[in-house]
Amino acid sequence: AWLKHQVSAFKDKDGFESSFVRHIETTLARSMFNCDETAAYAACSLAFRDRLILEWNRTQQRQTFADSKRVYYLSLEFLMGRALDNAMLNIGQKELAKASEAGLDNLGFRIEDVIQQEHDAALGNGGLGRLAACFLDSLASLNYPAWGYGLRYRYGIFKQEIIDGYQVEVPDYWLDFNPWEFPRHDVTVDIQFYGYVHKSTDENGKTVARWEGGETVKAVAYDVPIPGYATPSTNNLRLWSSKAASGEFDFQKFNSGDYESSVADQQRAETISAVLYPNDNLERGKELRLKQQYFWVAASLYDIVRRFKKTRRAWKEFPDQVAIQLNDTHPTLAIVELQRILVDLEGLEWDEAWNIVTNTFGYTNHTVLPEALEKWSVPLIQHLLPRHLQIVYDINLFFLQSVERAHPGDRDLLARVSIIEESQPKMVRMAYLAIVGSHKVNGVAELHSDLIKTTIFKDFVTIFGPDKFTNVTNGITPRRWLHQANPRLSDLIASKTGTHDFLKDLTLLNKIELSVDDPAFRKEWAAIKLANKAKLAEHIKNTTDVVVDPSALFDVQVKRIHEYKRQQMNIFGVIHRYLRIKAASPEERKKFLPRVSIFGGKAAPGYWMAKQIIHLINAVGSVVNNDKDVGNLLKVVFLEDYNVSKAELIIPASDISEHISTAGTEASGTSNMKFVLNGGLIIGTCDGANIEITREIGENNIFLFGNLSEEVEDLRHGHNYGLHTLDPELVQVFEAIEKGTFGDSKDFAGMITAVRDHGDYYLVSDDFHSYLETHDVIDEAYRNQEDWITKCITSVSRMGFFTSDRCINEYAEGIWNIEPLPVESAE
Ligand code: 26V
Repeated sequence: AWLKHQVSAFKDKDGFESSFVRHIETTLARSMFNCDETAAYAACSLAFRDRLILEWNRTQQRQTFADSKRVYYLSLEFLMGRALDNAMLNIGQKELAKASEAGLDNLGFRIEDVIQQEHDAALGNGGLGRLAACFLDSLASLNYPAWGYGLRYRYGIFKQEIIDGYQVEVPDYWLDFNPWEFPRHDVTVDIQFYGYVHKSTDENGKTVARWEGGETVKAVAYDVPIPGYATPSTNNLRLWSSKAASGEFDFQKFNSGDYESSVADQQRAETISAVLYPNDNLERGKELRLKQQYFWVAASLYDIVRRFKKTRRAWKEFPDQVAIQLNDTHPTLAIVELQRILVDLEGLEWDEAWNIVTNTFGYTNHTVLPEALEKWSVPLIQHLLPRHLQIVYDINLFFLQSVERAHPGDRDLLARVSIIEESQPKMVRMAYLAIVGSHKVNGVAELHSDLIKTTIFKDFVTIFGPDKFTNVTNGITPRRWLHQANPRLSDLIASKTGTHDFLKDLTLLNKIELSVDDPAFRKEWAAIKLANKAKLAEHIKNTTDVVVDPSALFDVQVKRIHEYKRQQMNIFGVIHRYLRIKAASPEERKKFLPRVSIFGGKAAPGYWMAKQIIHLINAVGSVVNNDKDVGNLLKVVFLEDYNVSKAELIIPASDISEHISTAGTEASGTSNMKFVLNGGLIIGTCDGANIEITREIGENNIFLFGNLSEEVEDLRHGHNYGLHTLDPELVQVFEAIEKGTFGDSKDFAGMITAVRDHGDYYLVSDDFHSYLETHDVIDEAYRNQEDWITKCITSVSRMGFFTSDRCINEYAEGIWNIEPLPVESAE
């Protein structure tokens, strides 16, 4: 029904086709006779883009007119993936575009091939960036007035190639042709760096600070429309690009013969938004990274404040109009910047300003790993942002004074919670600044939210009370992660629930539990999984030359490579299986269940251990896949360049996926939710959202193993006191590696030493036995296909909780205090 009212709909099939042809012939200046798939992608995107723009403008007008509170989601990463398929589905006209009477079919194109032409927008590392993308989809779909703010990196996360078993990084230049962004050359902000602070006294005797001098860089806005599903609401994602403030280059310098330095200025400016930092979970304190953060934060706040000022409201109403969510500590400088704007530029009193600031911001923590917690050195901030450093010191002073009043004489407490760490050099602890400057702090799964309250932020619970700290368990958008990635499964579910309404209210999935015994339903369910596996097998053949049998058990671990995620434990387990197959007689071998172990994921370019893990996986693959004794009983593949669009192919094809982080280290995980939603089961530790998935789907439907988070500390302690006896099965694995079974063992020495000699920080040995046992349980479970399918259907039916729509509603109600803007109101 909503479709009829929106201007974005093509009126009929001819409407799409004529728009398509017009774009081929005029926008692209080509003819239909030499229209290849690239051109078809471009024309199709432009046709849909035209429709999107109309609703986008109307949504923005509606939001401005309504003048209600907006939320701004500040994230350095938005891992969007492809846009065309998503736009067609959210608008609800993919079928029409495909149609054989007058659509792509009729024009001689397969829509899947056209969709594949699009380059992923990969402006993120992993879970944190993809979460931001899912949140944008939900915000638009639920009609919340919301904007995303990020950086328009010229290079997203690098493209990964595997050459001779090693990761090689290739730049990801993705902006060649990008119809989904709109440069706003009229929306710019001058951003200042360096310089000095000039303090003076005004006529009332008040000290005023002026930040002067330094370097100026221009921020240019690029807007990306975010269509909601089954609603005309189309929100905005604004990405900032850096440019020399003087324009292209400084003509004055150029004319006076200083050509080189005029170009250098331009290049220095453009470097700021040039490239996404490819580490996740490792903070290195680089100046350019801090420049990125301030550049983006300052431009976004300027924009937000400018919009607020147009309403001519009093400053104290700012938090009634504006909620800003900090996606991790990366935008924490926004707290300082808003305080600076209010005090230095707008002349508010400190306390009044600080009240506005703290009521505006919310902070989401995404990790407890100490090496990922951001700290910036005081000398660096002093140099780059001298006024901000003074404000940080003042924030800290007033905060510590209030702590001293409430806990008199507790010097240790003051030292522990100080925003400034008294190290050499002194450091600013960004998470502490974010907590002090926000009204709510949340973790991303129940266990994680409990952990931050009892470990890294314990003292702040004492100081601020428990209510400031809350949990919002992560979620995923079912539009992309069910309907788009797995259209046949989505349609099968719709055939049982009556409609596709479960895509808007995922709890409606529970209706399929009534059909769990329906033979036709089960048969189709199994057929869909097999077809998805066959499609992945085809991709594996094309990209790795390894032939895998779609009827084998597909065991998948795809995510960033990190020791805490324990891909090393997985590959050690695979080696153990290989050794067992080798040791078995031909008769015994028949009893093994055929398996395909599938890995994928990028290592941060400087993360040596992660690269070693990738190398071992590939080395094991080349031995195992060519061993005649093994045949189809075991295949090991590493899929290169795992990204969002590959996830859409891989996830629906999984039987079992691995979420096996050391307990207490994976804040939530979100791919675990995607796999289960697509009818795969999971093997996992009691960590992150695995725990809540278990609660929802039932413990019979998940394979849990390993030590619990409360045991981790003691185990580590034990290791350090030499109480570490290696698991005997792991010893066998190490022996095989050291014998050279997978090539030069020196190449893998680091992985072995970490476990055997360096304290096994991630408890690989402690969990190894229960990990292997659980895989045996999985083999047995998979043999009973009837029970297996029952588990899968039951699990899917109970996944309603994990939609990002539920998260967004929780944030809206508990943190942002915003309401959806009904679409009818402006019609
Ligand atoms: C940290 C850093 C440090 C500096 C260099 C660049 C960089 C980029 C990202 C990060 C953040 C790491 C935290 C993170 O990605 N956490 C993940 O967040 C997911 C969404 O909440 C969650 O599902 C994952 O469990 C968690 O690891």
